[in-house]
Amino acid sequence: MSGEPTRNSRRLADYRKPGFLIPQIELTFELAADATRVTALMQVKRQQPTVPLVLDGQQLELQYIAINNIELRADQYQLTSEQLIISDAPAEFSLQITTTINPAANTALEGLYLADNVFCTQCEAEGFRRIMFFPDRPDILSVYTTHIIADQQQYPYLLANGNNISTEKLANGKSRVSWHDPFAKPCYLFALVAGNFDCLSDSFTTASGRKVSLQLFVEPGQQSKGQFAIAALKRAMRWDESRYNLEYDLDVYMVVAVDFFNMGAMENKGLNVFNSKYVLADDSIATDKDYFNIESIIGHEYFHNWTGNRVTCRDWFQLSLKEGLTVFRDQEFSADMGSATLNRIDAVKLIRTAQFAEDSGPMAHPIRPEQVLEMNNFYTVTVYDKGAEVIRMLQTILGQSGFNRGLACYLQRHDGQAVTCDDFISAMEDANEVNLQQFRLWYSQAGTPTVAIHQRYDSDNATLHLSISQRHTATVGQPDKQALLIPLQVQLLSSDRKVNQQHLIMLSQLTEQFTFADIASEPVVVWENFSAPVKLQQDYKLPQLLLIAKHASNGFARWDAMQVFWSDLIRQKAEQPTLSLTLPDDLIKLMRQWLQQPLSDKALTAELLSLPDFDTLAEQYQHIPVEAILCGLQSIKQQLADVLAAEWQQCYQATTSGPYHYNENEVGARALRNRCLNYLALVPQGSQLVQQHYSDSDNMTDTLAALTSAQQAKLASFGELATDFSHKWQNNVQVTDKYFSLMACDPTDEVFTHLTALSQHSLFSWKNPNRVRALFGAFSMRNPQQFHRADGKGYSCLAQVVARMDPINPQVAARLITPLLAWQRFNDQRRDHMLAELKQLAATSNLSNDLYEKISKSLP
Ligand code: B3K
Ligand code: ZN
Repeated sequence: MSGEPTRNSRRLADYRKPGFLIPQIELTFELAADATRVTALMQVKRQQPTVPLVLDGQQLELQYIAINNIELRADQYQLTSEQLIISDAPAEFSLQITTTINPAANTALEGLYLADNVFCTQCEAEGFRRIMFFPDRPDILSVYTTHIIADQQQYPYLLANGNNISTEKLANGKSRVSWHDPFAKPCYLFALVAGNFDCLSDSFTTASGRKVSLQLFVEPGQQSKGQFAIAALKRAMRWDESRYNLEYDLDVYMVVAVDFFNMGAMENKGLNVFNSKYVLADDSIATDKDYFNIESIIGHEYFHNWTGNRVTCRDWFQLSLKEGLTVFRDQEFSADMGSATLNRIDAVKLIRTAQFAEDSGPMAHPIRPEQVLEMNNFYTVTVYDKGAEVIRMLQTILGQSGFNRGLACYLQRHDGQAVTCDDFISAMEDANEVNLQQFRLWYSQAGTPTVAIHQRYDSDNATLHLSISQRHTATVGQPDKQALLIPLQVQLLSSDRKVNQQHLIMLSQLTEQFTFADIASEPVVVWENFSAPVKLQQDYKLPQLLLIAKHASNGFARWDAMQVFWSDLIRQKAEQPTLSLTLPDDLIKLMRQWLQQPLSDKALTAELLSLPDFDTLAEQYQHIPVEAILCGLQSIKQQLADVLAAEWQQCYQATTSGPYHYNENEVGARALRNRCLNYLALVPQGSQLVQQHYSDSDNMTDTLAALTSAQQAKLASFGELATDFSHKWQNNVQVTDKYFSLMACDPTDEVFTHLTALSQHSLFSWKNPNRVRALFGAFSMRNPQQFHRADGKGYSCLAQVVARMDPINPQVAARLITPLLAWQRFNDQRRDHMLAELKQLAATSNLSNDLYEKISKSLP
């Protein structure tokens, strides 16, 4: 890497207003696999004097260019591999450009690509420049008219954004379909899809009485698997009306499911494109988690129609403006549709694993990054999920009605505009008459703050004194940090329960004192709901943790107390390897009680009975003690299985389930029952029970629970069950992905044999991101035993996959490499192996910008 010229990143500080606007554009696509012709007719208006018109364009063949119908000579423009520049463009003119592109050769799945006989686009962040020459930046808003011409038999559906305005049959077996989207939009929201589908139609009448046609397009034959998604869409539309008064605005809302897709889904105006993984479901192939994800992603993309599409981002540094806000909105939607506590726990798990890891690694960035080489690298857990936490803090500070007022003000003020995160905060300030200046630092400051609470109880004066400090550590490029505004939502709870109060403590300085009077007996300070994305330090020992786990009113806090207990125990073992791990009687007693009498929220009960996972624990160490964590977890789990064997069995039997239904109660019951099974697999009668569970199962959640329990407990029956599973589902690609992931999580050495064999499976393709993620993503993210082997075999396996993927699909390669970037966190042996792999990758010729940016930031 040192030998090559440095590549140029862009900086937020360099933002300049656009030199030209393009209020209208008319596009004609003549679709053909390897030579699609794209003709664009644009109305262009100069905004800044003297600047040249700069159009982005990559991998395009220019056929024709004219201003006001007069073709330009070659000396009237400048063409590079990335731009087309017209130096002396007039003040107002029409610009016509025709280019050809090769969708069949596009394996990066960015721009217009042809895969599985479907033409499909993905323009966010900067894919539009692979379709035509255009100023590919989100602050150019245009009204689009799109004409699509293609063979009618092969591509019966020709779709684009907006409302359909005409359909014509042409003489040569082709058809021409035209669309008009009346809402001006940035080019990243442009979409076109052409293919043969089954279409599910439905309709939705908005609160104000407008009828919207809903259309879901799936692979032929898969129609029945789209029912859940379309019902979820209607729930999302209704929810946005009742919670935020936001209605849908076009006559039609279309969703297309495709199997070749780089991420989950895309919110193109009026024409969402979805990864089929997040659409196709029925009771036999979908797990509870799949159903949850479908509803949440359908909601997310729908909610973007207001937060993202009607009001969009001025530049890509502002990505969290739409993503953090829309994740927050989808979380609130999911919380209302199911268990709010479970939703909160799951969101916090993600922050505490992937987001905290990102914050402490070489890719650390604030939720509004300041410097970017490849924008696709910044669709991160920081921008999305920490971004959502920042929005949630605003709601905590302003209250739900204050927050809603602020959101309404923001959407009304900026409808049809491309704006900044600052504009969003200003709307919140103005609608609530508050000053949020200090709060803005959350947008610019990277890293995870640590908040420490020290308490002193003065029994003579019945007063509680809290000394609370916030600590910030340096992150890449940000050595000095300032105090943040941190809302701490707490319950004060005493063991006699005489003290039971809720408070919102606002921290604004590095160290602060808070005093609470009339506190009759010494309370614990219970942190509720993870009210800020921080690490909280409190010095609680077992009795206080048990008090919280038993009696806190907040379900999240109860779960969190258990997590703290297990983390502390494993830490003791890591620090003192000779220590034997004994489980305190009081703790066993409490767990026994939960098993004998589960809480009414069974999903929460299952979580209270679960140990933290490897990643959650790993994140708590500067240097990750891999063996200590893995052995600690295993030893605790075995002890819990043995000591409570009778109770696991009893709870397993008591938590019966009838025929499969996806609803909150039954999801909770399955979670609890499968948690019991997972422990029972470790005791002598377990093997029989697991096999029975597998053969009795009428749904994918229970089937996979049996398989993973057998696998983790290394039961002899695992091989047979897994073979049965793979045969049964060999023709179903969604379930085969689950089989790939299952086998990639084999905790034994055998996993490498599986990885090699399955990468030659008839359904596997290196060109399909779902397949690659199912196999190798699962291996690197969910198999710590084998991925973090001390001999480096896991790292070298991942590095080979990354090297192979980069020329095919750089976005997927750059996502997969993430765990290798954290080499500083491991001991010498692992660190050396990781570094060697990274260095070898760095030396590869033609490394994509995606990988280059991540590797160069990580290497010393
Ligand atoms: N906005 C898209 C993500 C685009 C990712 C580009 N690499 C999906 C979403 O967040 O809704
Ligand atoms: Zn989004």
